[in-house]
Amino acid sequence: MELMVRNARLLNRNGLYRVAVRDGKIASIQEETPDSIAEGDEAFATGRCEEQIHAEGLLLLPPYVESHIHLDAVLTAGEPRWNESGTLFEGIQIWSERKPYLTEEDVRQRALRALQGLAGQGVLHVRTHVDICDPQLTALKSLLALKNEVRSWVNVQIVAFPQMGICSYPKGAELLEESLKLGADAVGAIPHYEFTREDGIQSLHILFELAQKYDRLIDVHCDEIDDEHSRFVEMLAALAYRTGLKGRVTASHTTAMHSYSNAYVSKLMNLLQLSEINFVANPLVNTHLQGRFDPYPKRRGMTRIKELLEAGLNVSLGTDCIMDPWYPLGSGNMLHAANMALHVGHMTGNREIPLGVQMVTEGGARSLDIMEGYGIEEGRPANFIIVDGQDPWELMRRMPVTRYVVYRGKLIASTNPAETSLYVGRSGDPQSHPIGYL
Ligand code: 17E
Ligand code: FE2
Repeated sequence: MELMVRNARLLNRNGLYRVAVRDGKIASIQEETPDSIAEGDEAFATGRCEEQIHAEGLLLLPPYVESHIHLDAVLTAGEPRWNESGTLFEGIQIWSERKPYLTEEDVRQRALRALQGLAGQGVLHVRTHVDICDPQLTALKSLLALKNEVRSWVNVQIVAFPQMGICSYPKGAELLEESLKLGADAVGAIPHYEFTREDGIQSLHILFELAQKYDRLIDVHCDEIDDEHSRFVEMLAALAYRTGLKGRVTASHTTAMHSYSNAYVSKLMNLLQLSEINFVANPLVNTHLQGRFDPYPKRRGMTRIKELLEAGLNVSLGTDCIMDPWYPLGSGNMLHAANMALHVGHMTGNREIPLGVQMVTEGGARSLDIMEGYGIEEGRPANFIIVDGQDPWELMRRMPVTRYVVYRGKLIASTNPAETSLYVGRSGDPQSHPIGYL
């Protein structure tokens, strides 16, 4: 026995559990009893169990999943200048000014720092987009190597993302295909940014041909604009349905859906259900980028998470950016993204609040198509986190730290929660009262 977690709380179950790990897998999950506690002490004392974690009633979850981030651009905010308008378009312009200065080592160092920060918070599955509109494919080559370098502690999935368009950027389709030959896991597109609507549609046909030829997943930056006429998601869903790729397809952002008429959404929803595609919302970055051309009242520019979930579709979340040309903030905290999603989406009903946690765990695993090896079940890889809270409502309210992070049976990070001393004694004497949280 390599590791035993004791007295852990599990989602949707009463009682406390002991989770035993052997050969990097979850060997057993048993309810703790006075006997099991005595037996656990003995196993540790005699060396049968090498390492133990006392969860002390805290919640054990499968790892957080970052469904959407741009690791090639992280930590470049202000280079060569700051985004003053706060629009997607100024961000793309600044990024194209920064791109000529990319080197493989520059990308590696920034992306590695971001991955370390993510893993420390319990984010162990990361889907990153990487801009392939670069004749040298510098960022892609760097991230493919980094993915391999970090594989013992985090699972990285790479989407070949044509930031400047497939049809509108010189040799866009060729660069995309070259990226798949080099080993990208998924293929992307950006139809709303192509020169014309027809180019946008054409780019989706090219995308599906490549995905089928190389047997890759699809994740499209789709309708990320406050334009109710941007309707590429219907074509994406129709192609996903007709090709049978269905759940291997993801629509990211889809912020225009916020602005569609309800009549159109009700027609669209039927197709989306047939297609079974996944949705990824980026609540922090899209509340910041969208609505920038609006006078008051300003639109929120978030896709319709609540209605998509109610229709039985899968929705997961991304943080999108960590200090880059698009967003000066960002810390890779998945609970921040989930908390924002609940607010902007009016999902604060008692039964809706736990969906925040669902979207950054299991929902993410579904988008990344990694459900087979994901979850707290005997026989699955021993990937889990122990968070400083007891249930999803508490996680959404307090956004607590992740105390322990375990990947393939190994403890890879631990964090102590902040401790407050309060000096307001009844007598007015300086006293220290370590307090718990609210
Ligand atoms: N590129 C894009 O097209 N959209 C975004 N939200 C980011 C980069 C961050
Ligand atoms: Fe994005």
